[in-house]
Amino acid sequence: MPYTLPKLNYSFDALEPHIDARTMEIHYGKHHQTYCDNANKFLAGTALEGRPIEEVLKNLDQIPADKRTAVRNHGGGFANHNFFWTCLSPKSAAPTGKFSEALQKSFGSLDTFKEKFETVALGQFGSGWAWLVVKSQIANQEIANPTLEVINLPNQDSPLSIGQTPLLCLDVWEHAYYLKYQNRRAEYVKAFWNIVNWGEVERRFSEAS
Ligand code: MN3
Repeated sequence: MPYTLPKLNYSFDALEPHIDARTMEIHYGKHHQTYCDNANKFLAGTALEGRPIEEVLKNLDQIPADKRTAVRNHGGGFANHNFFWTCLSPKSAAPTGKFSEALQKSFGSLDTFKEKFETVALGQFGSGWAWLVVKSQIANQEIANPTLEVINLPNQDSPLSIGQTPLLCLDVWEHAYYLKYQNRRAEYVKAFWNIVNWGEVERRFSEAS
């Protein structure tokens, strides 16, 4: 079965004023759709055709060399946007429970975490993503005490390809914010905190730990 776009749990205008409806419409309907179509195109005929995209991104070495970069870029773009939409919600409540404790343990407080995440999101030169991940491997070796970390990755690279489990992400490609914010990435990153789906992040965290 070829990949298709996941249904959104909210309408294009539901994240206003933080992300505008027109940006959502183009981002989901054009950018994400193109990654999806190209992921299907470049995976066709490879050993991983028909496998979940997460499995593909964990096993890029199994993709023939002449298609590997295309699968990394377009497969990554497909998966990252699937993930991103679930990180967003018109109804955002503060993190709770064990996840909240883990955030405090790793970063000191929710505010310190946010500062770190903003720095990393603004520090991504050019196109890419900011990620909160559970780091459970170093150089393919499982480590005893998985930690929460904030990282940025360029282009459409996925944390899954470097042995990390994503919990939250923010798209900092210009197409994600330019219509509303133009060059003001910092404003877009700050606005993000109003629409984070912490319930989903907590669910992922308990799954990962
Ligand atoms: Mn995007």
